[in-house]
Amino acid sequence: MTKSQELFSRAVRLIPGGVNSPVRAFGAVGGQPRFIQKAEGARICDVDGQSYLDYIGSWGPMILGHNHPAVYEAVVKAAENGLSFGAATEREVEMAELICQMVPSIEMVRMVNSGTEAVMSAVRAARGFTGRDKIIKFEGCYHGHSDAMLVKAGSGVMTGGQPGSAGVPSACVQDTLSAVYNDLSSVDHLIQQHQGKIAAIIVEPVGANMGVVPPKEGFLQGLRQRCTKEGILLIFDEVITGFRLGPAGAQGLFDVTPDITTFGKIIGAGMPVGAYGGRREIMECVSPCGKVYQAGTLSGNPVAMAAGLAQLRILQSTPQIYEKLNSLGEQLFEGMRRLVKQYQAPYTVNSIGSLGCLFFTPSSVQNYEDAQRSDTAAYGVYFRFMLENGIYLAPAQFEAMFLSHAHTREDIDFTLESANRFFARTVGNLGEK
Ligand code: KE4
Repeated sequence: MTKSQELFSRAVRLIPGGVNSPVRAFGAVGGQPRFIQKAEGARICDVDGQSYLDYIGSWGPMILGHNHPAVYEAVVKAAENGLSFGAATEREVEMAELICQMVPSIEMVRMVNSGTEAVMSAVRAARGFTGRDKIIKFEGCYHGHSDAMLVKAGSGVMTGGQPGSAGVPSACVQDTLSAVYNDLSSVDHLIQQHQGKIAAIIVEPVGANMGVVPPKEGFLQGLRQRCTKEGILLIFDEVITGFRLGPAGAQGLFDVTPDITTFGKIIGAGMPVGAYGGRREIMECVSPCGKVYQAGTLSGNPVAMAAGLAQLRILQSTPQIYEKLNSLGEQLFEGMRRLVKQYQAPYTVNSIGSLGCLFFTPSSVQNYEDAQRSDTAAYGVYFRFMLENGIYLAPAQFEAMFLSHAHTREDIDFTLESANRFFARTVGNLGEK
């Protein structure tokens, strides 16, 4: 029995599914989850001493690679002064100033402890500011696990094959409307049906929780136009894309300005951090200066702020990091596309910058329904093959691959070489049948 197996056998008795977040249980791909001991750069190492090239990066936070010295030093230095005070600190002011500098649409920002909390609070602020109740989200987008967002959600909800979650009263989701990603007519239909009652449209500006689904040309601009015309707030959930697709995230890349943005992951550099921010008049509705209540014991935690500040300052001051991330993404995902073509494999590669995924379906994937055509069992075979070859991918089809600045061109070559052997062994045989 491996140490991971021994730990998992203990964990399943005391933790639901043996994990503290469902996707980690390997339920969608089979086999035993690996318990990770340590990580450095682009590699993680499990408790049995097995090292892997890591394409999860803690689901996005590790854009500079694991254990970056500047982040590590900042955490140690901050911890020397105490871990948490439940009172205001200088680093929270510095974090707010830095986020507002890097993301022009943000005039005011509130720190919270997770992406879920950021989205839950942003939706409440939108409802409080507009006095309206309805929210439009998109099938396949995942905005954390707050009740109102668990409607046709992506990520683990989609992986589990259920439309939502048990335990969510219908009253909590009656005001959540679902539209089709990349389909503006589905949004128009809901706007007409609920004229004057919609507080916000929330969207992942790049879908990354149904696998990776970039926005079609004009989709985000179309949402912006409709929101402006109808007095609806546009919320960009940039928990994944924020500070990843560029220093100003997806809104900078696509030049579309949301009213509220939610963040997570990269702004904490691996520590539990989320944030929501936007136009001053909206954020001034949030307590204590406004009537929208939101609070948090560890919000703006000094050690977490130190980690996030260290990482964001490097991203802000080193634009060539994004050039490298995009170049690595190009090398990896174009390489995967070449393999699909070479083997005439029934797969599709979607990607943007340092985000991408291999869908086990031959048809193009532009929304939740397309993504659902994927052969998730085949993805499981691929995942296990790559894991055995020392490459740690997302343990579910409806997730993303995350590149970091610590990955090298040799890492990508190694990954493509392993994928080539997988294709030769599986699709190559398909060709013979
Ligand atoms: P957290 O509450 O997990 O910090 O963030 C929720 C969230 C909100 N918005 C978007 C766009 C997200 O991708 C997420 C969380 N992402 C998943 C990965 N698909 C987290 C991994 C997990 O659930 O273990």
